[in-house]
Amino acid sequence: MKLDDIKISKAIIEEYMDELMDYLDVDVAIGGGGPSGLTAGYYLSKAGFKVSLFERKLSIGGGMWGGGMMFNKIVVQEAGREILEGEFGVNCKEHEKGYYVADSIEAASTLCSKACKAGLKIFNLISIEDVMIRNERITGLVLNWTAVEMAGLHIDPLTIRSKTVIDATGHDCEIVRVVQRKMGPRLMTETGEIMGEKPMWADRGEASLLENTREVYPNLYVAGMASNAVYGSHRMGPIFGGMLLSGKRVADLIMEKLR
Ligand code: 48H
Ligand code: FE2
Repeated sequence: MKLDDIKISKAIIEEYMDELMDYLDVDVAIGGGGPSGLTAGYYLSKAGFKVSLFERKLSIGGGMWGGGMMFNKIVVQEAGREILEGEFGVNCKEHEKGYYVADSIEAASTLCSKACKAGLKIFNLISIEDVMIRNERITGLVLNWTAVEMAGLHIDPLTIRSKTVIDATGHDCEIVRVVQRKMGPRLMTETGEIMGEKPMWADRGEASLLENTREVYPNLYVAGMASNAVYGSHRMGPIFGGMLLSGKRVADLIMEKLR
């Protein structure tokens, strides 16, 4: 068969546009493709919900690729291993009792692959810049190309509708931050505002993460590092079990709500 360059272009443009159109209205929209967002997307898609994930960067995986200080290994505790190895099949080596080590490349790529195969639709190179709110409830997201953001171009965004949104944008908790900026101190936190991340303390950070994984504004949930940033708990360094558990927890909470 002789290849036609224009048919290749047409295939890409039409297939992309069809999917984008199909995903203008979803059950769950996830902001951020790090470990927590991918895990949430995996479980929700596997359960049959229509879920999209928007990632600012070219690559999916967030802070997982670089392990700790570029030593590309990650650590998980027993509960994290049950997800990483038990559910995703990533090899975990017991380094010493209760401390399991996984290859960060294998972990990030496997999470991404399993989430896609479970039905999660990932859009990379797209940044969430704002939210839609009606009657004090989140109803959707406002999106733009990351390239537009990076170039500082004055180009207006487009929108998608979503029954629920997960802020899995990591340390910066960008979606919750937008809500605070636009709506004032109306978050479901002690102060109504983002409480801010505390210093490194792996044990406390991991322990509080599940409790902090919750609805923070009607229809908006926080997961992963964003949860501890919003609810004022500690960072935990390169232990990733909490991120996976938080992703699973937020998926469970949303399944309960949507069913
Ligand atoms: C689209 C966005 C936007 C936006 C950000 O940082 P992540 O890996 O997040 P988590 O919470 O899944 O995992 C946290 C973990 O990587 C980590 O940093 C840990 C454990 N730190 C401990 C410590 O002590 O430092 O991924 C977030 C993703 C990234 O890929 C961003 O590019 C993306 O979200 N993102 N995508 N629109 N507005 N903001
Ligand atoms: Fe981090």
